[in-house]
Amino acid sequence: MKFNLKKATLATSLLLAFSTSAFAATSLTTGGYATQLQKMEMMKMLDGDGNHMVTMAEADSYYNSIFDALNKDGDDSLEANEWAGPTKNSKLDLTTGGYSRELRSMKMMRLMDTDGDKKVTRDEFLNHHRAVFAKLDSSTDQQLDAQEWAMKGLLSK
Ligand SMILES: [Ca+2]
Ligand SMILES: [Ca+2]
Ligand SMILES: [Ca+2]
Repeated sequence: MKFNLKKATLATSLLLAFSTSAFAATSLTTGGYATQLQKMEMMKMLDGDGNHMVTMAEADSYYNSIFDALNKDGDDSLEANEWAGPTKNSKLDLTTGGYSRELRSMKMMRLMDTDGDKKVTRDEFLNHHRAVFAKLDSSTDQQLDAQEWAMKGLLSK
């Protein structure tokens, strides 16, 4: 009983999260973000075991590391100063320069800040990347091959 209730609440909040972002913007990402993410160089960075497929688990683990790298004060969310970094050019070691720049735009921060409190929690961060993953996963087998990875027009229409 308790379990079902929890599940129902989760489903509702997920639904709300998705409809809210669909309302606020028609896309999950900016055009620049999609372009940088969908480069093969970035796919390789997410492909932890190097088998030319990116699983949801690999993506989660990658984005957990990015979150930790950005979260300088070690609390449970990213604030605007952490998001943007000390300078425009400070690049994250885990990403390409182009991706780092696009990810750290305030527009991307707003797209991930589902509840609009000007902070991005780990859940908001991971859920956004899971939604991006799901959009690219045309075959819905929970992993992305190179063709799915590079498919244009799915993220920022
Ligand atoms: Ca892999
Ligand atoms: Ca923080
Ligand atoms: Ca938030």
